[in-house]
Amino acid sequence: MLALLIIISCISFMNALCPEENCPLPRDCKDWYDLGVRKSCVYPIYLEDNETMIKVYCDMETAGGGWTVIQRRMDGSLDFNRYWYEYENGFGNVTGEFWLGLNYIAKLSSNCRTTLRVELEDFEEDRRHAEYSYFYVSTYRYQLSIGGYSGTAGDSLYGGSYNTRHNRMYFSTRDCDYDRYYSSCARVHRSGWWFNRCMQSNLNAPYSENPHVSYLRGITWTSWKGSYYSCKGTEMKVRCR
Ligand SMILES: [Ca+2]
Repeated sequence: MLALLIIISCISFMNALCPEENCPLPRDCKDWYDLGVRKSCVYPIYLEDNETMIKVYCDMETAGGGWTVIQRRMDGSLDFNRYWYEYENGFGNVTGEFWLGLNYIAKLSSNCRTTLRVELEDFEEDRRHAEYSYFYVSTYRYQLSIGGYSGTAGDSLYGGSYNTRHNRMYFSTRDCDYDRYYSSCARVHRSGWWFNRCMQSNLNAPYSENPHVSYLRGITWTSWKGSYYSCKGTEMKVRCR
């Protein structure tokens, strides 16, 4: 109910802001930010020459604002052990736990040179982040290209060993194994991710109410919490540079 009220108030705010028929069509939350929007909530954005409209959650406060949120974990209310078509098209609600969809993430990352910001929270309410000044997801198997780390959580996507780093990895799900492991990382770890053989991070892993989990079985960001800790909350968000 609260989420519905927030969405309604956002839409009326948007109409007040932009009453003309020839309004520019925002491609992402950065465009809304540049139009003067400073309230974090759900806004429509238009992908690919205005043909596709989706509703996204815009974070207008964190680190300069204008972030389009593409993933959130917060309470374990949503199952992330999903099939390829679900990871491709998205699942969940953008005001709660969700995955925006690889199809849309790839389009957002090809709009412009894109920054990815990963935010993590542990069960002691400590918060850290990892930012990557380069983030691109291709349309072929949704291959991840990433670089330019800065932040406080350490890098658990770009660098690392030959078998655990995520740069240049294809996306894999329970039904589509494109990882470098002889078996299926996505089946073993019950989630979709840019698995290698298999990983040093996995923000789509099964949610755990207890932060202390067996080896790499939780919401993992090894450069901050190691391999036996499952984070309480995560957000992934992107912004044009
Ligand atoms: Ca495999």
